[in-house]
Amino acid sequence: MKVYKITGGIILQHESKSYLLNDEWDDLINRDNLYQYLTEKAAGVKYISVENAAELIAGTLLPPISRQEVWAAGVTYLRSREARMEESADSGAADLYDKVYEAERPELFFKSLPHRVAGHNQQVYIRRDSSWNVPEPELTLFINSKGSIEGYTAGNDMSSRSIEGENALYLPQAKIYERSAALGPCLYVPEEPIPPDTTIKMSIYRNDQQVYSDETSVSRMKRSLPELAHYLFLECDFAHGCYLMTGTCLVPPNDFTLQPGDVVSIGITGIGELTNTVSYKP
Ligand code: DO4
Ligand code: MG
Repeated sequence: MKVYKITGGIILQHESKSYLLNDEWDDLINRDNLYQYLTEKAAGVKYISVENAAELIAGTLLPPISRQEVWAAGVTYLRSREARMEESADSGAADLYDKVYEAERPELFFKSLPHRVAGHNQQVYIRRDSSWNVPEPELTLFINSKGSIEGYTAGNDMSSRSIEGENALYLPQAKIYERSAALGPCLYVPEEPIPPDTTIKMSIYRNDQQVYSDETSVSRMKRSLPELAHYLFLECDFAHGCYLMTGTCLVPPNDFTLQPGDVVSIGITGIGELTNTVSYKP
């Protein structure tokens, strides 16, 4: 089941039918057994035509968020550990990443308030004071206020590698700025937890030419998804639930940096594709 947030409503897609709901986002999604709740909801609503739903989604799609905080996990894949160790070699912080990869406690950091999040087909920004910028494709969990993983979306944890590499204490500046997070296109609510062979792909286009493309699977993650959710909820409450990006599994080669006009497309099995154009903040 897919839940799309659009201007003035919500579109629910279930078993090839689409439903237009006028529920409040936070109230709709912050549920135990969200799949069951939405299935029952759909049964009581008249469906709309596929064409009408497609038109509404194409025209007025918003990021699938209202009052949820966005958090992120780091160094959950070997590829991320390697990249971080390389970029921080000169600062002497390479060991930090090695240690956190092996440690019992995961790295979790605050990523974004809802108003800084870009949705599908909206712009993401790179920092003007950063010389090395990358997208980070991340399976993103929707966790309800009781700490239960109820859904998933595709996330882009836009990052400055030059700022983070200069000093690990600059992490918040490398990670948190306007439009440094993208989520979408929908909240995916499957009946069962997503399988480990779920594929994450990322392609980057410059002047209509593909300049990077790679894919991997969630099974390569060092930690389990419930383990990440558990640590996040240990001493934090989230009244409306929250989003948790689960760490990047793909990193472009070290000589690659994003430029304004680049298009980043992140595809995750079941969820769909999150596409964003890169820009500087106007
Ligand atoms: O350790 C810094 C950030 C790591 C991160 O964002 C990732 O691994 O995805
Ligand atoms: Mg990341």
